[in-house]
Amino acid sequence: EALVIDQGFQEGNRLLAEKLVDMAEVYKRAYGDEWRTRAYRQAANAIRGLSFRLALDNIDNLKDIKQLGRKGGTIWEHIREVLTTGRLRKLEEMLADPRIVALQTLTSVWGLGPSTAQQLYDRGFRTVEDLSRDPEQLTAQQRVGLAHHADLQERIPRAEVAQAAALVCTVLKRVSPRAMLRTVGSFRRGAVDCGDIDLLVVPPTEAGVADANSQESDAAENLLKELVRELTALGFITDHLSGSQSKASFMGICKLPCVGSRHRHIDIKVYSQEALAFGLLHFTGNDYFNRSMRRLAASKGFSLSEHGLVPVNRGPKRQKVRLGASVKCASEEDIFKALGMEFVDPAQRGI
Ligand code: DCP
Ligand code: MG
Ligand code: MN
Repeated sequence: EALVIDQGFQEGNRLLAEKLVDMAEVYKRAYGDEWRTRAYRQAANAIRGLSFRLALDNIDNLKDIKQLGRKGGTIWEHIREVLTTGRLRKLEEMLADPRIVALQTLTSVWGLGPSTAQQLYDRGFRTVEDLSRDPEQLTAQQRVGLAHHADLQERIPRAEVAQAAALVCTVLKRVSPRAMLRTVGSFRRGAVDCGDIDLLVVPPTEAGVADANSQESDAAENLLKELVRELTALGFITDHLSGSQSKASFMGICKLPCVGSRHRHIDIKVYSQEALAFGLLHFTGNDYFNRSMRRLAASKGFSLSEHGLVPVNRGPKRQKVRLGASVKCASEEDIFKALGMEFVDPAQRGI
């Protein structure tokens, strides 16, 4: 009996959170509205984290209702509507709108964002087939996304992420025996399936080099280049995507060498030994957890990034003024400690 009640509360909150996530998706993919996307996601995450069933008679007693939006605001009212009627008319209306359906379809192509989708929509594009018939409209990157569209829609089972990581690790050890590899992203947070394969690589440190910093970044770039070259020669990496901003980061498509395997999105980033803890923290995510941790760092006079934890002041135009070198942190635990935080296990850093 107790178990039934327990499942009931989980189920009720889950269904409510799902509707809010659907709202976030529409705002992200059809409108490119980051602000509303974040607000709905945050509300969904807050509801998922509750230890009781959210209901009309307890919604006002929540300690931290800020995350559910302003009391009386749109999100707040949407939550009340679902709790009252089990439905969310705004979501139903949006999902019944052919324009929104088309925009969501077009943005399901990897690399094709909401503003491009709107332009394509205005020129008559509605479906993935429309795009396939007219691929000159797309960038090289979007064409790769289109070519593997069906595969890239699928989540990647956890076991397959581990398999891909093992393959990359084997090749990495061949390229640089003392280099290290970690599987990060949603995998490290314990997800049962992942959106992509996120790998972090650390080159071995060379002892006693004079200009350690520039040598290290060269080493990182070269290691990544060689690793990607090998993985491409093997046929594991099938496409390179040019979207990555830094030379220490690779984005592409890969495919395991077994019958029936699918094309998957893969991200590989190289961090120096010194930046490892910061890279690990950043690349493990999730992005909302990262954002909240950065906010906390900022409130304590630090700027936290994937490269370090730097003490900063705010200048007259609120710009960051660096006050010194990064705090040295050998582990994630050290970063939490430096910020006066309790360590948060990767599994607790958001789903
Ligand atoms: N990241 C971030 N801000 C971004 C993008 C990424 O902080 N704008 C960080 C946090 C993410 C991590 O990088 O958790 C990996 O990015 P992914 O896009 O691969 O996201 P996840 O691995 O968390 O989820 P998914 O399973 O969808 O890939
Ligand atoms: Mg990922
Ligand atoms: Mn990724």
